[in-house]
Amino acid sequence: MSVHSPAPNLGLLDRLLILVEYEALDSIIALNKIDLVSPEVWRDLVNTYTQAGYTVVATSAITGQGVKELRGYLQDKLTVLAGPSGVGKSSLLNAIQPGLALRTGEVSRKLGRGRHTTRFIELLSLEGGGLVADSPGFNILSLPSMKREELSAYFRELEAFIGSCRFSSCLHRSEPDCLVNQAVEEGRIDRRRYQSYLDLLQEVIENEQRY
Ligand SMILES: Nc1nc2c(ncn2[C@@H]2O[C@H](COP(=O)(O)OP(=O)(O)OP(=O)(O)O)[C@@H](O)[C@H]2O)c(=O)[nH]1
Ligand SMILES: [Mg+2]
Ligand SMILES: [Zn+2]
Repeated sequence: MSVHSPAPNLGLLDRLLILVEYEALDSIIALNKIDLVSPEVWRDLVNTYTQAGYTVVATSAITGQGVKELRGYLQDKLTVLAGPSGVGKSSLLNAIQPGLALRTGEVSRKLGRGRHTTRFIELLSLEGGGLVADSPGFNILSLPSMKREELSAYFRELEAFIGSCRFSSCLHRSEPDCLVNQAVEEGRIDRRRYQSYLDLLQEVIENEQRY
């Protein structure tokens, strides 16, 4: 995600994290374009996702901030960069390894969106070892099919609560003695992430009825 132009699409990020976890892959959240906003703005996002249990790196393909750290995460791994158009996936890879010379594109000033510059998935070799795939931007992602009880296992900050509420089948909505609700009230779980869980839970329930 970029922290600005385009604005972070946190709904999409939360879906992507679920999908990655569902496929038993590991995730690194790169928050790019930190040169465009004040540190308070991007640090807030870093804290939210770090506290939830994810690895986050704040980067700028322009100033080079965080690029070395990101390069370190890619070493000897097979990685795919995924996210909306215009967030700077190709630019970051160019910053990591200038010899890649990937094509990058302007963000539309009127719509604040990327112009779908990368058109296909390309697997690239990294000099320090490892392979990385650049990929086209996207904004829509459907959830994998699952039962309603399974969703919380794909939110790292909710996973720890499985089986600990009064009802073992607690969906953490408004059930009595729900420890997740308590953690949200006490600020130990981020409210927006919790709301994201509730929204996606609704979607999972609607999809269940199709089968
Ligand atoms: N200010 C700033 N601009 C950036 C940064 N990273 C990328 N950009 C700019 O953002 C625009 C889009 O960058 P791309 O690298 O083409 O984005 P992308 O994610 O590969 O986009 P698609 O290939 O369309 O999916 C370009 O104009 C880049 O110069 C950054 O860290 N800071
Ligand atoms: Mg690209
Ligand atoms: Zn609960």
